[in-house]
Amino acid sequence: MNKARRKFIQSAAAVGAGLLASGKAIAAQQEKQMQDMPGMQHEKKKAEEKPVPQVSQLGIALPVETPDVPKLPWEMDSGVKVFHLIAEPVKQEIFPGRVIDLWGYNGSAPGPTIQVNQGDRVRIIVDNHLPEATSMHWHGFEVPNDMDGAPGSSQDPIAPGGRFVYEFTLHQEGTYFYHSHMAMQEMMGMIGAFIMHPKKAYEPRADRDFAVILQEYAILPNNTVPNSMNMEFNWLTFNGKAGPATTPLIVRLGDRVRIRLINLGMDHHPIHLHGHTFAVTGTEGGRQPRSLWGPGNTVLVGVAQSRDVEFVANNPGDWMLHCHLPHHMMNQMSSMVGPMTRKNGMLAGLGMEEGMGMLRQGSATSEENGPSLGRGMGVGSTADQRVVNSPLQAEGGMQHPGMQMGKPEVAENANSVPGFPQDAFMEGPMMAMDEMVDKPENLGLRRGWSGFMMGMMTFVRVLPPDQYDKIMELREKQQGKKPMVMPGM
Ligand SMILES: [Cu+2]
Repeated sequence: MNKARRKFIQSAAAVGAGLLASGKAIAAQQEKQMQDMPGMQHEKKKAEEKPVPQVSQLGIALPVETPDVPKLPWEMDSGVKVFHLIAEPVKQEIFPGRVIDLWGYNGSAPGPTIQVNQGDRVRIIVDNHLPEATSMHWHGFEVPNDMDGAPGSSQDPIAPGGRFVYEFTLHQEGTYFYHSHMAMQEMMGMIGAFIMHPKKAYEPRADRDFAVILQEYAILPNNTVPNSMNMEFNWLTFNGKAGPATTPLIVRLGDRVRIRLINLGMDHHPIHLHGHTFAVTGTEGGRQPRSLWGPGNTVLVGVAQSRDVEFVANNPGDWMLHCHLPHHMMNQMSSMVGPMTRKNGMLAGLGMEEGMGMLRQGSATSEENGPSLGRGMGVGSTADQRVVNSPLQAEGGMQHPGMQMGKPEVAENANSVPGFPQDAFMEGPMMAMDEMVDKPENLGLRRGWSGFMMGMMTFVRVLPPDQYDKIMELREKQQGKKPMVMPGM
């Protein structure tokens, strides 16, 4: 090694050491800040008081809950945990009355949640019941190349009717996921959570641990099949449900809560929690060192990433947890349907029927139809004409059985105000459907709440012990009960 190079390496090492030292100082400072933050303060004391959690039937100290998504059971075979996943078409009600055709695993999209312990040896049998080839990728897993599930390069795709058996030992820990490695199949729902619990429990210990998978679909009105080519998404889901059909995360006041957010779609989602300050404690690569736990209330979950957030639920109430992209807090968004519902607002390239997706000829994405539907092959509505928002029809309008149809509040001069109508007619009393999404987890929510919860939205409900126990009791009683179907649709 020449002298100049050695010198460079030495000085680089010195800089590195300096960085490390200052990094430590920052870490100590941050830790102090975290301790000073409300909610983080008493976590140390609380952790000491807490009894060691009982090991569950799953053999896991604190199993992760994925509301609205089942857990995948396994069988032991000579020390190997054996799981069975079936890739198949799925009919799923993502919203009351909105049953769509997705592709998923074992009857669910996202697929069932897999939970293992660090160090486990697992065998995962994947059967392909799809009409085309698939492949299963283990996202972020440090496994032998021939187990990676990359079609064409690490294995042959699994033919329709075929099977591939994956087997490996897991030395990692954290929030991982599995997904089809066929890009368009990903956009049909083919992903599931894969939680690797650490050998040594994370500190501080969490009392509640949840996982939420973020997905998005482009589904034309009157259609049931997502258009995986589309760039404009109108159904945004948490664990396969759009608000208000999402199931709230129920926690006890004072609990330390972990929420694991997983994203596999075409968009990055800034997930925001009301009323609390959290720390990002993990990524798709596992637990983060404490020195990186800065305080926040919004975490950007990029495509193909996972983020674990943790907080002490010390603020009682029903707190929204949602993607903060405005269009991701809406349902059934379609660029021309809104104006079409107004008496004299619609001036697009085609008529009402086509705009609603009721096509007599050609496909929705064809050159003649696509642009007018706001569903072009590209990103915009190239043939849309400029339309102004216009007064809402005085009578008639949308009427859906089972909905609460409250009266919208409108100022006297509303129609003379440029930009009217906006949110008041996209959400609010007119869209409330509390009864249709009734379930134990929604017990005690303010009447009309469901009119303001759409797309990637749910609640973290921080409840006093008696309310918490009541909901848990009700939930136990109702287990096995089928989800409600919207009457008349
Ligand atoms: Cu989003």
